[in-house]
Amino acid sequence: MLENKIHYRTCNLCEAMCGLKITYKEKKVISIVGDKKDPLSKGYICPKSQALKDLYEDSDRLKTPIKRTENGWEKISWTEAFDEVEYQIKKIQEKYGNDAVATYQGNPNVHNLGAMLYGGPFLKSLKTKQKYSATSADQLPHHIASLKMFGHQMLIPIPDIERTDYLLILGANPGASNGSLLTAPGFSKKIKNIQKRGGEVINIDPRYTETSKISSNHFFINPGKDALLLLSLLHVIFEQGIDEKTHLSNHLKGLNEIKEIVKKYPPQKTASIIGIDDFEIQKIAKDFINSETAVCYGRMGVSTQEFGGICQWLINVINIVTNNMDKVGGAMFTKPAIDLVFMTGMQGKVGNFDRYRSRVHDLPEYSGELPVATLADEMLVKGEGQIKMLISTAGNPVLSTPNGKKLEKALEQLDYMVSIDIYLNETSKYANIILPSTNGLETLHYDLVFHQLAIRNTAKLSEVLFEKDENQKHDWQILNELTERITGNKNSLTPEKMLDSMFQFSSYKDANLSVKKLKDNPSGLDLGALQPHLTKRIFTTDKKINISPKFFIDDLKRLDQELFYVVDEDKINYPFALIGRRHLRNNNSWMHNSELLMKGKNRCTVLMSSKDANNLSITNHQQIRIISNVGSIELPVEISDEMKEGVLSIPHGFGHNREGTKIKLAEENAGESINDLTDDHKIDRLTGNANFSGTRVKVRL
Ligand SMILES: Nc1nc2c(c(=O)[nH]1)N[C@H]1C(S)=C(S)[C@@H](COP(=O)(O)OP(=O)(O)OC[C@H]3O[C@@H](n4cnc5c(=O)[nH]c(N)nc54)[C@H](O)[C@@H]3O)O[C@H]1N2
Ligand SMILES: Nc1nc2c(c(=O)[nH]1)N[C@H]1C(S)=C(S)[C@@H](COP(=O)(O)OP(=O)(O)OC[C@H]3O[C@@H](n4cnc5c(=O)[nH]c(N)nc54)[C@H](O)[C@@H]3O)O[C@H]1N2
Ligand code: SF4
Ligand SMILES: [Mo]
Repeated sequence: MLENKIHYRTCNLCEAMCGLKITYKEKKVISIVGDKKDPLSKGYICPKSQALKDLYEDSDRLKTPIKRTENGWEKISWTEAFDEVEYQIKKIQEKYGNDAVATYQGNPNVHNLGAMLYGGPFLKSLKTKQKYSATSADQLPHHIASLKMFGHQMLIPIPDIERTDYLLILGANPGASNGSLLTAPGFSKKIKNIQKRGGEVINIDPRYTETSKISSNHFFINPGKDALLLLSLLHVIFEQGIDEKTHLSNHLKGLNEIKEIVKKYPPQKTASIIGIDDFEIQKIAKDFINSETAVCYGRMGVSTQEFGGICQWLINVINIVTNNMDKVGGAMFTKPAIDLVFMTGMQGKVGNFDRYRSRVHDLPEYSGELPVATLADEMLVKGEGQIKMLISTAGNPVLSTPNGKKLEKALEQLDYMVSIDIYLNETSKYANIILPSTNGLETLHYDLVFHQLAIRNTAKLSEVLFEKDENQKHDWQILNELTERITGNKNSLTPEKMLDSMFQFSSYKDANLSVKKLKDNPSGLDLGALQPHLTKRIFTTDKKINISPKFFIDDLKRLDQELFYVVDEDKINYPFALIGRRHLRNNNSWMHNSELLMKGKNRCTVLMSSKDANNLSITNHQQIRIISNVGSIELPVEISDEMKEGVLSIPHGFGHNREGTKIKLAEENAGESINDLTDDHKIDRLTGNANFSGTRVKVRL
């Protein structure tokens, strides 16, 4: 009789890094529960963790390379697949130049140790400027704000939600997302705990969300107007006469400038545009400064908007001028065991911005990549530097980037495409060859990214649970082989070896961290609470924190013009503003093939307030057409007073109704893609980030 065995690992599906205790027998998962001994998550898990079993067992998951032929998809050997991909890369780059080959890296790359370590060298080997990723449909403004203010793209402040007295949340819904750029497993409980301690949580969102429900107070905001709100909050903060001497005073520059600038934005002037009463704005600002500790946190909803860059800059400014930056209970910085910020910062690799611009729309480069909103046009618009080939790794841009239908047209006419992916899905179906990788339980994992963004310093290694089949390859093996074929150089180190050598640079000398030590402590090691230490790691050239970068200040002209003076024609023709939404049991576009997660009612609906529904005589569950300037889709309505009047919400990541995919359950729960409505030309021109919040739409019955 074989016995049940126990395996400990970190869930790598979202950013929360929950510790799992998995009971298994041979190659079968018996149960997945929270690991109470995990020093970060202490037993918390969400329902998505259960899908790791489904993912492992999914018969739709690809295990051998496949090639698109006239007779459909055919299985081929790895050697044949690599030979062909190598041949195509070399042929196309020789004929059209290096930039003819583009890359797109999707979100799961950052949840995958192998892809993190071998992805960089692979991209470098291609010597192309046409590199794209999900970053520019997500957190790009955070990086730019950190680069311009603190001098390092990854020096991102983490709200100290376990010790704060006042948490102001804008455009984030940790109640569904479990937190982002803030790894805090059990986030919802921590929100409740702030209130139990006598503190307050204020949530600003055009929808009354899962997070709003557990906050002390929620305010509806008009989508895309957060930058004005933040300017007005700062106006009140300075007007109140705060103590301008803080523990960071000697390290700051630009305080007088920002103080002067925000005088132009009294809440009385901005409130009607923002959609929140001016006395409420004043109260939030006063409560913020009168709290012992306070922190402002803004995520997706404020990054992916027209002024996403300004928003993330001003959020940092609020935390700094109220003396809450780099302080317990405020916004803090991590010191992980493998400290990417420190390691790269000491080498001067702090990130880059705007060294060159995109060919078609003149958009700025960020650390070697271009804004993904322009990917389709870079393929479609003829001329020197036009993209002829795409290599997509762990990405589904057809569903996840603005104007997905246009991207489909662009992919269709490429000379060649490769997907490194586990599914034949909406994007990989356009590939000529799909190179499938292992996933989740088959991989060795150490989180390089999310330890860097966590509310507590911990270290944890997850060993392989189930050995891969002989013919399968890990992401890192695929990337390594491709790199070798292009450059002639092979990296003979495994991810485990590379990781071990990185621990040598750890600042936790006494902990003697190594792969072996982490294997001996499978629930992870606690390295302590976050400590103030920003002043030791400011990477700007003058070693000052710049709170008024000219870069952002210049962009306020655009904000004034757009938000105060432009009569928005779109608003007349398209009376509704559209926003997205996440659900605890979705994960972007790629987990709708899990039976456990797809149970329950249809989640791909359009939420509409009852007042709007009454005005249009729309009944609950009625199918309606939603139309934007780039496309239209049909979905059932869910009437809900969660919605602000004039705002509709559709989840992203659905639209599995495209022909030719092989994701059976997802196809049966197809829904429609919100990104068939979002506009690739609507972006934050300052940072190049996609602008999803507040897409103008109309409805037809
Ligand atoms: N309208 C709107 N659009 C959005 C968003 C929104 O809120 N609203 N959110 C944006 C955000 S925050 C993000 S991060 C992006 C996500 O954008 P993407 O990263 O492009 O999309 P995902 O849905 O995460 O797709 C991940 C792909 O990786 C594959 N995959 C999963 N695991 C592995 C693995 O281990 N190895 C390999 N090789 N492949 C794997 C999956 O099959 C899938 O094809 O979407 C963005 N798009
Ligand atoms: N269950 C689940 N968890 C996930 C994911 C998932 O798909 N499903 N995706 C993961 C990824 S890739 C990411 S990046 C994170 C994202 O994590 P979060 O940022 O917490 O993600 P969202 O749930 O999209 O929250 C954005 C919120 O902004 C609101 N919003 C929209 N427009 C505006 C606006 O103009 N102003 C304001 N103030 N609010 C606005 C939306 O209503 C929504 O509540 O989640 C991660 N976790
Ligand atoms: S919250 Fe995220 S990391 Fe935690 S169990 Fe759920 S999906 Fe996994
Ligand atoms: Mo994301």
